[in-house]
Amino acid sequence: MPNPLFDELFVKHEGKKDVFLILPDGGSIAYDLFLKRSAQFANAIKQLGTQPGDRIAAQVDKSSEALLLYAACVQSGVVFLPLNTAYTVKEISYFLEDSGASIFVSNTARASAVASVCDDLQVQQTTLNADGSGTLSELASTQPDRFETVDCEESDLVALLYTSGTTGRSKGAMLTHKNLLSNAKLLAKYWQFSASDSLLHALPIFHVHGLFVATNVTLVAGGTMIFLPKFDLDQMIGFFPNATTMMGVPTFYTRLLDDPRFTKDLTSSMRLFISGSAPLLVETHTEFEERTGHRILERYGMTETNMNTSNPYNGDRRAGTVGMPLPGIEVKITDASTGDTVSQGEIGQIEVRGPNVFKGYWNMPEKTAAELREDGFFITGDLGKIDSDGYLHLVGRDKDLIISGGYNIYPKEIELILDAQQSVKESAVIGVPHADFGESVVALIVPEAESSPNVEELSSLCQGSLAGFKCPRQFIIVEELPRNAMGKVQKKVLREIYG
Ligand code: MCA
Ligand code: AMP
Repeated sequence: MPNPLFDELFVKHEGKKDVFLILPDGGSIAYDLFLKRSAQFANAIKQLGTQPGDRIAAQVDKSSEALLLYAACVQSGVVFLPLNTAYTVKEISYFLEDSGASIFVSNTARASAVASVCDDLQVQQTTLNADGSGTLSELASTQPDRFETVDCEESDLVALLYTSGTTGRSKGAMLTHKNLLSNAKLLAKYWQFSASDSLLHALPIFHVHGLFVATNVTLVAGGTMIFLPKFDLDQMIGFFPNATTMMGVPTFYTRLLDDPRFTKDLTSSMRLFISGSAPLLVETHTEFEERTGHRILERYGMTETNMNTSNPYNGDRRAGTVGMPLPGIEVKITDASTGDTVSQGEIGQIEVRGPNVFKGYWNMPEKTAAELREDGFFITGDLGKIDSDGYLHLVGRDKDLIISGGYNIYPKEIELILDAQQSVKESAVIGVPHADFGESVVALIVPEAESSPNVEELSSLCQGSLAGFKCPRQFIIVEELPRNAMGKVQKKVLREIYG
C-alpha cells in the first residue's frame, strides 16, 4: 500500500542530484541527500518508540533540520505538530496535553524550560537545533539512510495544526494526506511551478503558508527553495537575483517597498509574487506594480482548508480581491441565520467544500459539527461577496479575530487573562490599523470599583502567558464598554474610536 503524500512529494526525487534547498550561507542540499537524511530521522523517531498515528510536537527553529523532521514524520505515518517558536511554556503545555503528543522536539535552549511540563505529561523530550546539533540529530546520524515507508490511507492524518478559537481555546485542525496532496498538486499546476523555479522562502514553517503552500508546492514541482531563517530585509535583497518566485504576507511587501534597493532590476529574474494570510491593501498592490512591473497574485486560505481561491496566473489579478475558487473547490456565500446561498453580489458568510477541507478538530466533535456541515461545507468565519466576474472579495470576519503580520490573534484568549485579574472588571481586546503589521493589539480595561489596574503589571502578565506577538501593544483604561441592546460589547464601535 502506498503513502500518498510521501510518494508524491519525496519518493519521486530519490537519487536526484538537483538542489532542493539553498541555505543562507550559500550552501545547498540536493534532493538525494535530503531524502537520505530524512530516512535517518525516520529511523531515529522510530527508535524513540513512535508508532504510526502518534503525534510529534515540534517547536523548532526554521532550518533544513526542521524540514527533515517533517519529511520523517510523513514517511513514518507519524502526525507532525509544528508550533510557533514564540509560544510560552504555558501555551506549549496546552498543546502537548490536548494533542497527547508522545514526543516534544525543541532547541536545546528551550528544553529545560519545558522539562517539568513534559515530565508531568509523560512526554519524551529530544532536541534539534538550527545548526544541526541536538539529541535527535545525533541519534539520526547513527541510523541507516533507508527507511521502509509506512503505508497510509488518503484519510490518515499527516499533521495537526492548532488554530486559536473564539472561545480562547485553540483547536487542532486535522489535516490528511488527501487535504495536503490535493492542494499542493493543484497549486503547483495553477501557479505553474516547475523544476526550474527557485522560491525565496522567508516565512515561518509552523503554519500552512510556509510549510504546506510554499514547501509542498516546491516539492511537487521538484524546484528549489532559498530557505532563509526569517524575513530579513538585507538577506532578501541579497537573494532576489537568484529567485523566480516569492510567497509572503502583506508585511513582506510593505517592508520591501520601503527599501529603495528593492527595484525593477533587482526583481528581473522573478516570475511570480504571491500574497496571502492577511489583506493586501490596494495601494500596496498598485505601488508594487509601479515599482517592479509585477502584479502580486493574492490568494485566500485557512489552516483548516489550505488554499481555497486564487487570482489567475494568466489573466487579470485584481487588487482587493482573492480571485476565484480553485479548480475542484466550491465556494458559496450564505446567510448566517438560514444557511441559504445569498443572491449574487450580496455579502454573507463564506463556506468552502472540496478535497482540501480538513477532517475536523482534534477531540472536539461539537466544534467540528458546528463549523463543518454534514454536506461537507466548512463555515470559514470570513465574510465576503462574489462579484459579477466571479472574483471573491473578503469584506470582514464573523469571527472576532485580529491578524497581525499574518499571525492570527483571538482577542478572547487575551481577555480571559485580563478579566481574571482582581483589579479588572472586564476587558475588550481589539485590533487597530498598524502600518507594518496591518493590525496591532490594543486592550481596553474597565477597572473594578475602587481599583486602579497597574498597566505594567497587566503587560508583564500577558508577556508571561502569551507569545509576544499576541501581547497588547497598548492598554487603555476606560469607564465602560459600549454594548448593543443584547448586552454584547460593540467592538466595531471601539475600533472606530480607538483605531
Ligand atoms: C513578530 N512580532 C510581531 C509579529 N511578528 N508582533 C506582532 N505581529 C507579528 N506578526 C514581534 C515579536 O513578538 C517581537 O516583539 C518583535 O516583533 C520582533 O520579532 P521578530 O521575530 O524579529 O519580528 P519580525 O522579523 O519583524 O517579524 C514580522 C514578520 C513575521 C516577518 C511579519 O511575523 C512573519 O514572518 N509573519 C508571517 C506569519 C505567517 O506565515 N502567517 C501565515 C499564517 P518584542 O520585541 O516585543 O519581543 S496564516 C496561514 O497559514 C493561512 C493558511 C494563510 O492563508 O496563509
Ligand atoms: P489561519 O486560520 O491562521 O490559517 O488564518 C486564516 C485566516 O486568514 C482566514 O480565515 C482569513 O481571515 C485570513 N486570510 C487568509 N488569506 C487572506 C487574504 N488573502 N486576505 C485577507 N485575509 C486572509
